[in-house]
Amino acid sequence: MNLLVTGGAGFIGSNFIHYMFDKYKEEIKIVNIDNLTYAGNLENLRGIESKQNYFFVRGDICDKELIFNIIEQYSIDTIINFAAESHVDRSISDPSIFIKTNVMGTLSLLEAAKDKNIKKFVQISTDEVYGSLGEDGYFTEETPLAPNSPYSASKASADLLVRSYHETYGMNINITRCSNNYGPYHFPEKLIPLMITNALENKVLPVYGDGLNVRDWLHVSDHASAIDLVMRNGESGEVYNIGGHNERRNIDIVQLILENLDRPKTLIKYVEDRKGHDRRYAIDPTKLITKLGWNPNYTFDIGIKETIKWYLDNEDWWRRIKSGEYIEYYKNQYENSLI
Ligand code: NAD
Ligand code: TDX
Repeated sequence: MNLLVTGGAGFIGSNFIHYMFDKYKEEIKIVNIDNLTYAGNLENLRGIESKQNYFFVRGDICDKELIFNIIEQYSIDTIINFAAESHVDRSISDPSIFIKTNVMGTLSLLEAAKDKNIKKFVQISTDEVYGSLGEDGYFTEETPLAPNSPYSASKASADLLVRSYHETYGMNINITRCSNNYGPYHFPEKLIPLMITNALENKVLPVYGDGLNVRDWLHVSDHASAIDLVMRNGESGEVYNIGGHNERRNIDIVQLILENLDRPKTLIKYVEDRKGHDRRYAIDPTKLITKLGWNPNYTFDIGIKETIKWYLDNEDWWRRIKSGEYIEYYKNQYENSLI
């Protein structure tokens, strides 16, 4: 397997690369293309850089010529597209880069893949393309797309492009739609790492709206194992939902983190709600389980404890991030709410 992983310096891409080298050792070659936006961090790949069968290219997925050359130079047979702008709140304040990277970037990868007859193209999408659920029911692969944020609209658009390359050109594609991930190397603008690191700094924990929105959490290594299965055994043209039936209300997650860190609940502050805030996500993973034999390894209770410990043990990692351009972002996003 000669894989081109895009966005491999981000949260899920880097965890996927760790997972694949742990599992396949010398049997695979991985080329990671990442243009190192604010969310890309080569520190996430500690221990990987020295491998003979790993190559990093700093570059933009929108650069079709570059992708074309990488495919040729490294005899790439499979592309796994993680690269994206991924934070909903950022898409609400400035959507244009989301369209460029998530839509135009995917198009450029598809074009290069088509020209070079790539054997498999896996698009890493998200459950957010289905929109929001009420109190009951689950997202299945047949649920109509109804994205509500500029982020999810850009991801849904990319999904439709990927689908069209299967229908029109017969490209061997899969689309995966996973629920919320958590685990090591999660950028501290997202709920779980933000709450852990703010609690450790004795800072306010900003909870949007009434805190009763529900997310369905999956450990990132279980996401990686699902992608590995889909990449190898997924039927051409199929979509696979990924999730472990672990629904939690945001406020319960925040309280759990405070309890684990022995910090007071008085740190919680309810702040202005996110615009267009999806109420509930919940994945039905039946297809992935029955067709491809996937099962998650982690229970949330174990995964969240391990993750909290990871942030305690890797303070240098997150403190470096929180001291950079992050400060400006945090001020813009939360200042009005927290004062
Ligand atoms: P992330 O923001 O942590 O990482 C994104 C990576 O892509 C970064 O390393 C960034 O530098 C890189 N990148 C951005 N624009 C690029 C460009 N133009 N060219 C090359 N590289 C570029 O995101 P993540 O949380 O790791 O998410 C990865 C993928 O998984 C995304 O496609 C996201 O939509 C999807 N997803 C995320 C979650 C989640 O809970 N985080 C859940 C389901 C699906
Ligand atoms: O400060 C906060 N306070 C708060 O209450 C933040 C950052 C979030 N929240 C809420 C909003 C959501 O209901 O927590 C929930 C989770 O928020 P995020 O971590 O921003 O994740 P979400 O919006 O659910 O999207 C994530 O999962 C799907 C990823 O960021 C996406 O890339 C992925 O597609």
